[in-house]
Amino acid sequence: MKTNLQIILLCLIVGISQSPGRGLSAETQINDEALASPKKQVVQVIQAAIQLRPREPGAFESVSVNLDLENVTASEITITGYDIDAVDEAVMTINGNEIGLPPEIIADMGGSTVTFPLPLTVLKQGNNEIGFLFSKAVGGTSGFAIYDLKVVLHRQ
Ligand SMILES: [Ca+2]
Repeated sequence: MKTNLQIILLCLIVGISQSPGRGLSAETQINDEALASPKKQVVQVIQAAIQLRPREPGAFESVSVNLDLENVTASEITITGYDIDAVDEAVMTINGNEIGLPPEIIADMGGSTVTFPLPLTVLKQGNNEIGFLFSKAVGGTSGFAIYDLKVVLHRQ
């Protein structure tokens, strides 16, 4: 019994001593991630969904993102699309350059996340415009949405 009580007390003490450290623990995780990949920067492009649904074909929405390309050697884009029924339903442009979406983005009435490399030639130092066009009402669809958009920059 005494041993059990000691264990319970020990657990309580450990629990209490760890609670104020939760913030530190989260910070450590970020540091660990940074250490694991110190040259990778994830730039969150949108805070709210880009809604092109319900819309008519021809509808276009764009967002601007400020990028520091100094020492950047490679980049990727991560997109979470919603209800993109075919790759020719949604056309993405970056600074006016059309970037084809991979077929993995296709999800009828659902969401799908894709990550793929971006040619550095389409990006520029400072403000970049990322646009989405509701290009074709494939199968009579009323459009699509972009729920998340991130640009990943790798530096050497
Ligand atoms: Ca659709």
